[in-house]
Amino acid sequence: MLYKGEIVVEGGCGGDGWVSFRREKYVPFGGPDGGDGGDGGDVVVVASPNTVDLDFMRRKKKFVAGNGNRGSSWRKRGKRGEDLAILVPVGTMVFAKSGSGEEILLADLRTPAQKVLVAKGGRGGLGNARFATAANQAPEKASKGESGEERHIVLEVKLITDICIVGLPNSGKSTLLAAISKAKPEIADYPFTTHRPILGVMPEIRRDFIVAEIPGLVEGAHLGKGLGNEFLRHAERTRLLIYLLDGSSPTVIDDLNTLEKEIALYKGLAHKPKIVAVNKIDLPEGQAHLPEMKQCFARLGVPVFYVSAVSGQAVLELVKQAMEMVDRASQDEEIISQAQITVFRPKPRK
Ligand SMILES: Nc1nc2c(ncn2[C@@H]2O[C@H](COP(=O)(O)OP(=O)(O)OP(=O)(O)O)[C@@H](O)[C@H]2O)c(=O)[nH]1
Ligand SMILES: [Mg+2]
Repeated sequence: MLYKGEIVVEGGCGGDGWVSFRREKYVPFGGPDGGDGGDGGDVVVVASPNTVDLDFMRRKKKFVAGNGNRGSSWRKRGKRGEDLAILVPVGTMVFAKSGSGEEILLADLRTPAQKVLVAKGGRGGLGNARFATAANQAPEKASKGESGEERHIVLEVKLITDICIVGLPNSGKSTLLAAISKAKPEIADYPFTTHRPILGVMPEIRRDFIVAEIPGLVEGAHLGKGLGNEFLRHAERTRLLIYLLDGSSPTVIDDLNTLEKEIALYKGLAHKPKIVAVNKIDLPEGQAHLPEMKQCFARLGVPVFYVSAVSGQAVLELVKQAMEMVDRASQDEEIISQAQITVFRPKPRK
């Protein structure tokens, strides 16, 4: 799965202007009638809910829109070149790469069908009809179509979610995702069953919540161990993290430390609101650790739930708390974004 990459985009060339003269039976000097060339097509990047990654960039690196057709006689304008739409996942950030390698944000495609023009097509040339003047009524001149704009752009996907479930492999992330949302991820008793982020929709009365499972993290994920921590980029734009632990694991307390460490090493995640959910509490091993875990996790200063994604025990309470925290986080975002709007209050003139 590719979530970041660079491509070259190029607008289509404009069609050339045309040189011709009207020749009709009873019109002896018909004058110039060569039409303009059509404009070249544009390249646009469009957010599509049906696209999940940027894998198409592996096969192709250059994207060129259609050329405009040349003009023709009877002042007919050439056909415009076809636009080229590059479909990307919702949550893709589009950067233009400058000559010095600097990446400048052009757009953050956060909603389905949102789009941005990345390379404009060249303008069509002018036909000789445009060059007629009082002094020269029969110009033989037409102009050529311009070439399209060429640009290097960088695309990066960062999913936009309300909740991200993170945890070590096999902790039950997919089982929990399936229990609280409409997603149907693969569930199996071996690590790394899930090797790409999976999205689910949690329906609620006021609005739907988007939940994602991030593939399992292991100690040293930031060094590329296991599947690496590459997928944590998708947690950058979430409102809440659920740390999911396997409560039947004999090393559950160390597991939390491992998870915390890997997450803290990824920029921007250490201060996200979070909930700890200890899973598989239905198993005898889970029950056996319960007093020790309760004592230890009570000191964390974050909400902790002891759940079973399989039996559903305490899952509803977890979901309620998660929704409340997501709502609170989005209210805070609104307050911040309102604070960023500059309000000019001009004083009345005397
Ligand atoms: N008893 C019990 N088993 C569970 C519970 N939750 C998950 N499991 C089992 O644990 C195993 C792993 O579950 P998954 O949901 O695939 O775990 P995951 O965290 O998504 O795993 P990866 O995608 O491989 O990282 C499966 O065999 C599940 O049936 C639970 O609450 N109780
Ligand atoms: Mg999974």
